[in-house]
Amino acid sequence: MDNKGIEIQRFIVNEERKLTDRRDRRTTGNLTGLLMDLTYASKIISREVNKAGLVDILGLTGTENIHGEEVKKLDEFANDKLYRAMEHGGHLCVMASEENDDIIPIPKGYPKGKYILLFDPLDGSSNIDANASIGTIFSIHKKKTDGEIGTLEDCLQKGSDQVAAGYIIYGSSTMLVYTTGKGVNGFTLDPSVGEFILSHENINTLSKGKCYSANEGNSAFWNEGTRKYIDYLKEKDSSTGRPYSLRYIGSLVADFHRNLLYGGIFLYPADYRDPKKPKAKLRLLYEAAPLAFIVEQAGGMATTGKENIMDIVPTELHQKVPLIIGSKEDVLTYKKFISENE
Ligand code: P6P
Repeated sequence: MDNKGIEIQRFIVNEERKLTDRRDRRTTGNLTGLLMDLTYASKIISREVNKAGLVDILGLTGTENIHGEEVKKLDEFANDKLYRAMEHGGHLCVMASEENDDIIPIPKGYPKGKYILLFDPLDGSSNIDANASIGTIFSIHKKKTDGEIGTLEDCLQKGSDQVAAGYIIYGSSTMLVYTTGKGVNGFTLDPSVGEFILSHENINTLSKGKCYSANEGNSAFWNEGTRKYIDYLKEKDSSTGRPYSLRYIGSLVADFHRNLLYGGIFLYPADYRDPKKPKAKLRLLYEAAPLAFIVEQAGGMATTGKENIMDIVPTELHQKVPLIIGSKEDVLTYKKFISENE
């Protein structure tokens, strides 16, 4: 059945109905309601992001988040909108956000559910004032501890245990892309009716791309294997489609989304200035793991260079990891360069 053009609510309910055997269900109807609440919040954020240049919502709030990054007003707005849209739905037992140091409990008096929502409310925020595409990333797990109150332990689950993951990209149009483990689908917001319409059904990424995304300004801090891999991509060899083109926006969701649709590899390797303590930048729980779930469902791959992102058991809420993600053949070639240059 061609679903193209149906709105997201109907799509989500149809997907729910397809799961005839309850034993198949990694989710119940509650996830449907959770996803609906998420789509509502993303419409509100989209409206503000798209008019941000017109009202005094840009600029800094003068506060810093746990990572020492200045928090722009739109970050706070998105964080607040997501929290308020999700806190009372009765689907969640706890939340965690890039903008909040600790886990976010569901307020007393509100019904608790069995899901956990981890999110980066507005990734790429350093691009807000330049009007480059930015995005919201979310990851959903099922509660695994007893009782109705969600705990830090419920948040620290590995990527392969996610029940759903997705992102909203606020760009030339606003798109919501998500998976519940049964493929990846993309919905474009029709602002004239305020509905997300299915525009990219069953997204599959290319097994091998023609472009790479990396901040080469950091290349002096990369390990040998990474440097050799990037040099390899720049060599001329038409039989392997090289040289690759460099495409880098500096906004994870925008760079990931382009590579998902067109094929390619995104790299944010660790900084080896201190070889004994390599430093990563991107966060595992609400950036790397949800995007890894999506890319694997689309036929791609995500690694730190040594281990599969989806296999990492988190130890901290804001844990950071190197992230190399995209077309499977490209990621496998990168891993080969790393293992050959240990
Ligand atoms: P750099 C944005 O600040 C972000 O967290 C990601 O969205 C993006 O991929 C990365 O940082 C860009 O980092 O060091 O290249 O500016």
